[in-house]
Amino acid sequence: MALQATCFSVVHNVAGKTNASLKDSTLFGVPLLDNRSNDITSLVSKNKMEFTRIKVFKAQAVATTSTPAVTRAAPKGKETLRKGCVVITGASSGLGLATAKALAESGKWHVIMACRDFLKAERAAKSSGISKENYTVMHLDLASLDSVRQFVANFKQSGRPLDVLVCNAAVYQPTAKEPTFTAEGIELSVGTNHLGHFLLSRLLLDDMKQSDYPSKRLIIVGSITGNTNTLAGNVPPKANLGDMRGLAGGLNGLNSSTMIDGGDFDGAKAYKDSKICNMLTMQEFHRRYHEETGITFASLYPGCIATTGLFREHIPLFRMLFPPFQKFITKGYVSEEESGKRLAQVVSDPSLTKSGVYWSWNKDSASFENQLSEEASDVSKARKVWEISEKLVGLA
Ligand code: NDP
Ligand code: PMR
Repeated sequence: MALQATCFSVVHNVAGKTNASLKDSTLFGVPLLDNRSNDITSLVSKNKMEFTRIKVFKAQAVATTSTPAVTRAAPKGKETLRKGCVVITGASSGLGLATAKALAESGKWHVIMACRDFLKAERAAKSSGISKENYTVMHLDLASLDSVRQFVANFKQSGRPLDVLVCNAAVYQPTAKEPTFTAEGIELSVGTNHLGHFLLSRLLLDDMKQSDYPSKRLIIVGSITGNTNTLAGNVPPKANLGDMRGLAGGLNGLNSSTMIDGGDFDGAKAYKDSKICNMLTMQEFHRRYHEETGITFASLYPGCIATTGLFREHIPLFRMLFPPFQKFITKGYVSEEESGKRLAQVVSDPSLTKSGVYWSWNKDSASFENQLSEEASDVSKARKVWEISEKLVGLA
């Protein structure tokens, strides 16, 4: 009954009639006691319209059937390709861990698990059965630019080649009433999810250039909720970078807002904004470096992995209802294992070498090139995010 009530209020909100932001008194982005819409028939038909739009939209994209993750066949008489070396941030749980497992099990990859909690990462690797010779845990706290620099120095010292970098880690603070900050005093979600990864990728680009691996890739995990051309992306609060006055102000909340667009702090919006930055950064990398380096730059939406630690700060009722809501109502749910296989494809599948692409998967788990929203594919915004970000992380 509670779930049913949720579904109806869902549609009500998606139709754009309320402006609720996600706080304690809301569930799935809508007020728990919202009873303004009681015409069930009209709600259901609106719901159908929304889903039809999604189907039409998906049908426009090109589907590619996934192929097994194999590296290029070695020419006769030559040695087989060496193991690839992939760095995955936030590999201690959820998508990152599942990807590490999928790649390690393929026997073709050595996974560097770049994690803020060393012990947690070691335990996670062990309990998911990743064999010792296939992974190394290295400390990385993306909420500290010093830690990012230290990680890069440690990695370089390790002497390992860098073939693929996966920027996966993220924090989501939907119920936070006040902002929290990184070591450098930057709002935590944008600081961790975007700026930490921005610095990491920039500092590791040279290592990737030097790798002799045949298919080098830089992958940044995006999301549907940062894309306002989808139903999910229209659930309030919506992602919006505005004129980026808050980002330009350093996001420290002292002389400027802690939000990229200069507005009042909203943890859910900060996460979605950070995901737009992730997707814009991937495209800007592509424009600046693909031709020169041959590196494939890609982003993806792995599906709704409703059971991961990402929702750890959400209210218990949300955490209870979100997985069945995604499984049975939106049908956007994907298991951690399946999402790991998807990201592993973006890392190593020979058919996913196209650069500048935002990958998604259809209901048969076939990958396709998806379209980003207008804002998430805005060339001038991408350049602006890049230029402001390089100042904030001390590269310009
Ligand atoms: P999890 O919370 O399970 O994983 C997030 C990982 O990020 C954890 O390993 C966490 O470490 C790590 N992390 C957080 N902060 C830092 C930091 N400061 N330094 C280093 N690592 C950090 O969530 P998911 O697996 O769901 O999320 C993975 C990615 O997938 C994210 O980019 C998310 O935006 C994206 N995504 C997720 C979706 C979903 O439905 N779950 C949908 C679309 C995209 P620790 O274990 O120590 O907490
Ligand atoms: Mg969403 C096709 C519909 C769809 C999909 C694929 C998602 C994915 N969501 C969909 C629909 C809806 N969601 C609708 C109709 C609602 C209103 C009831 C809704 C609500 C909702 C909330 C409150 N959804 C959420 C939240 C979150 O807190 C999650 C979030 O935004 O995190 C940033 C979330 C998500 N929905 C998704 C996905 C993938 C998420 C996790 C977000 C992410 O990592 O980007």
